[in-house]
Amino acid sequence: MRSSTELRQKYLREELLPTLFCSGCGNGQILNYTIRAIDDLNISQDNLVFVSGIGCSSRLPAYIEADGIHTTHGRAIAFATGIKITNPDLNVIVFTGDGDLAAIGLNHFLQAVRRNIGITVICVNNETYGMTGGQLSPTTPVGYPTITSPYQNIEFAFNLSFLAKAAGAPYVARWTTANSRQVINSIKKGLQKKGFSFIEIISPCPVSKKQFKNPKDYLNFFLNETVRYSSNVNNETSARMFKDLNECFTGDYLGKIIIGEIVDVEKPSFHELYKQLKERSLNEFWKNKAK
Ligand SMILES: Cc1ncc(C[n+]2csc(CCOP(=O)(O)OP(=O)(O)O)c2C)c(N)n1
Repeated sequence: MRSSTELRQKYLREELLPTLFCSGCGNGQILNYTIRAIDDLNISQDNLVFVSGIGCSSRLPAYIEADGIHTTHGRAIAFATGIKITNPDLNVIVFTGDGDLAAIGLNHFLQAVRRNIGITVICVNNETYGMTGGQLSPTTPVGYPTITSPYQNIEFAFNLSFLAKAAGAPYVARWTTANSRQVINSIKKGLQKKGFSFIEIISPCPVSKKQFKNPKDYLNFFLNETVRYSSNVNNETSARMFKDLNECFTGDYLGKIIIGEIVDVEKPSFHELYKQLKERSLNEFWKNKAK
């Protein structure tokens, strides 16, 4: 296993350090987890492409010594889809924020999940528009004040992982920045999936979000206010959680943030089906489909 210094020298563009992230931001941790996952899997940097839209989290590809493309707000997944379709052997990783992914970019996200494009999307969910100063995002919890909802937010939040699950993603995991080992494992699992993988990481923004003043408050919140997701309905608590989730679909459980591996299944990817389609004649394809 490489030391932190070796990892930094191998994978980061040291001339761009320190990053422009604010102190206490989770983006640096996520950068660290991502390069550790890549190193564990021994993926060649020549075989990697990072794609992002606009936002603080979308600056992440700039720091990694690999090909990267910083696209327009909300469109990272559209660009990533094009890259993956034309270069199926590349590992394509999208870094996106909750605003980039779930506001302006929501349609691209859901369509890519539905098509099961083999890309790995890492969403840094700080529940706000960090770069532009803390506006309401589609994942801001109801009741939270923001600069565009100064009294409080009266809109219900999307739970992005459960949206991905509902749209059919074969791998979905949701963690906080405090779950280092689990995030690294999930990025590794996601990169090994043939189809779409989604890793949502609830992340601090101590500058734009005023609820927590420093990283320590966030860490305590993440450690105390999360509950592990389980689809094991034999256990009474899990059974109740499962039932509640199916009924209300908020993705919170008794006010706590749900974390864990939400989906891990096998499902033919867009590429596998496309390859099959190319290999058979069209007639044969439709004949088999009709059976
Ligand atoms: C088409 C367009 N609309 C709006 C903006 C302004 N803008 C820049 S970043 C951003 C939101 C970023 O929030 P998020 O994606 O959650 O990322 P974060 O900065 O929190 O990491 C917005 C609205 C833009 N750059 N382009």
